[in-house]
Amino acid sequence: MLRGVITKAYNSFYYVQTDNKVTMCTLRGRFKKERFTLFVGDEVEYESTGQQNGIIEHIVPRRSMLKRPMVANVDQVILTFAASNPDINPVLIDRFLVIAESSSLDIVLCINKIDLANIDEITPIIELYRQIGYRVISISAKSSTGIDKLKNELYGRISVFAGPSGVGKSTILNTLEPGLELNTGKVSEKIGRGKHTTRFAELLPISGGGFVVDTPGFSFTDFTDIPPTELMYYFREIEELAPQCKFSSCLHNKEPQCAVKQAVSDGSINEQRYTSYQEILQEIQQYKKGF
Ligand SMILES: Nc1nc2c(ncn2[C@@H]2O[C@H](COP(=O)(O)OP(=O)(O)OP(=O)(O)O)[C@@H](O)[C@H]2O)c(=O)[nH]1
Ligand SMILES: [Mg+2]
Ligand SMILES: [Zn+2]
Repeated sequence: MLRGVITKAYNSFYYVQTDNKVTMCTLRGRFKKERFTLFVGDEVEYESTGQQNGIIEHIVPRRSMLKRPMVANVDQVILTFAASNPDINPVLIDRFLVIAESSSLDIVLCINKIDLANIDEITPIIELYRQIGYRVISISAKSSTGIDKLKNELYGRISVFAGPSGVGKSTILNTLEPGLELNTGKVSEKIGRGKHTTRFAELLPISGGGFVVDTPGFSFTDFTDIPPTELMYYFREIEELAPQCKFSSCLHNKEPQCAVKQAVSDGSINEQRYTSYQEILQEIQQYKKGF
């Protein structure tokens, strides 16, 4: 039996990559009987049935499952934003961070297009997220600045690139791995040309080992499946202080003797971050009331 990773699923064929080749596999019947779905990223064992074909016999237990896009065994999310064009927006960064934190994957913040950056504007933002504990890498896909630093984060892992449209996710991957030739450009142009951004997730191998996944950008973030009491765990600095609040049920909103609000007023928690927290909390609470 051989072992590999599903890099692509297409028309009930699974492309399984081993160290040195890709095999087109079908599934052993019992998977279908059990209605078990395999995803890109799944590690499988297969029996070879020819030069380039095989049958998947066994799936290795998953380490993680990302829902959007559906990819198994993702190790980390590279949350990508642009320093400019589209303008950097800390509120949007916080919203994406909540989504990423709630998937319990490692997170790297990647700020692209620093060739366009106003350094005075961008530096405090980078410092803010570093202080909270995030790894932040600033790069320019256009001038290849920082690309090696980013590459170092990717070796031997499965990394998903996510973030708003137009920030340069596909361009970054093309710079990292010129053979990929991913479609880039403005979204409107992509539609105009009749080309679509990838609809199905695919693991793209990178030289030196590891895989990346390109995703189409989105800006609409939906928090409705996060309970209000859990939101604080997705803001690292709030989570850290929460045990010091007077009430164990404190939502750090209107409650008295709240350590988080105290920290905001003495400046040790960033006010903008706290505003993001309150806004998202309100969205979740309003959604709950809707029932
Ligand atoms: N100046 C500058 N422009 C860049 C850089 N990286 C990407 N771009 C440009 O930004 C535009 C959008 O790039 P894409 O790679 O298509 O962006 P994307 O994030 O993949 O967008 P979606 O696929 O729609 O989510 C393109 O016109 C790129 O040439 C950069 O580092 N500097
Ligand atoms: Mg893209
Ligand atoms: Zn509190």
